[in-house]
Amino acid sequence: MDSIKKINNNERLTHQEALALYDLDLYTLGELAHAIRVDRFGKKSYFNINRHINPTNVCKDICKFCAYSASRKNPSQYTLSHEEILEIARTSIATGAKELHIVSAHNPNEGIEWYMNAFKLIKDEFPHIHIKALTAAEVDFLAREYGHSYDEILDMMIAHGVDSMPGGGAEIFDEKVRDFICKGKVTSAQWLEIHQKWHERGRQSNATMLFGHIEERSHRIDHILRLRNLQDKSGGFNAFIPLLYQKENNFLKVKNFPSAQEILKTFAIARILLDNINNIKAYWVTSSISLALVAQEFGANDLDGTIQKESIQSAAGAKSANGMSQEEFIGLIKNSGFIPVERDSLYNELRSFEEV
Ligand code: V47
Repeated sequence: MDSIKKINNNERLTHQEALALYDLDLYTLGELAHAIRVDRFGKKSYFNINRHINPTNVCKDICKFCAYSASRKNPSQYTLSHEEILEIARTSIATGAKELHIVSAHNPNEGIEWYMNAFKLIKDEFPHIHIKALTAAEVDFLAREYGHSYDEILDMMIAHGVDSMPGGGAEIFDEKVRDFICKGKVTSAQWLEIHQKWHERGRQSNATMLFGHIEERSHRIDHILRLRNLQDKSGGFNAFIPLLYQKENNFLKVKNFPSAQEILKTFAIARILLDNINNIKAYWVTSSISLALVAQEFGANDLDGTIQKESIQSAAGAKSANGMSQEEFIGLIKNSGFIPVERDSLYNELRSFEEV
């Protein structure tokens, strides 16, 4: 196959060639992706010690796949006070968290200061903690709701202590599918524009893709290639994170779920196509830890973190509500034949657990 020759020569594939990779058998595809992974990272697998904080589930938007936001299916609304958010930050940092991943719903009742000041209060008390906060969907919501430009919101984030942006809100870029699953929130072009502007400020971010719902393979390829194009220009994406759709307690009716083979092929294809995004993250929360460990042999070199508490995907059925202990994480990576390496939020290596 010509595409295999192109991959071995580090040449880029077209959309059609990339789509045809799904027709390869799993092992051939896995070998191609694994070779690239090993070339860059050997047998190292990254993880970080982090804490997810979700300050509110009150949301102006309605995404059909979401089970987290307060709705008919989830009537219990909550909004944390700054003191409650600070208390979570204090406890998490005291137990070792080096990153706070703070993502909210689009709550029109609290004001932009409630969002921004939470970051500042945390940063004032803990200047060294890494704050990864506000998805591009939240940035777009805050800009529209409070009459600001994207530039103004991004500058406010920096002024209030946000270090990097998470990859959420990307969902799937194909406009037709996007309209069906999350009409009304940030468009694909806007999502990409916001990340480009963030990168132009010298900042880094991640990119996700929600897959395994109503999208087709070609939509995944399109999504990945749009990210590759932006990364060529802006260079600020640290990691690509395929998020496997979780099906419970939401409004999206999905009949066919991807097989484990299809999921692993998607990881492998992402690794092959994204020659300019270093890290492919198998987010164990959505793929399950077992498949995330296997994904290490299909291009993934990062398993995200210990999390401590997870509310978004666990609301939709994922078994992640209480995160995972560091010891368990390290043990699982080791037993799967890889070397656990703790990284910081920007992928600097902190500690290798090869000998421990
Ligand atoms: O954008 C919502 C997804 C995302 C469901 O940047 C669902 O390091 C599956 O982006 N099934 C938020 N997924 C989480 C996110 C993330 C997670 C971990 C690490 C990083 C990072 C980012 O959660 C949303 C949406 O795509 N999501 N509902 C669901 N039913």
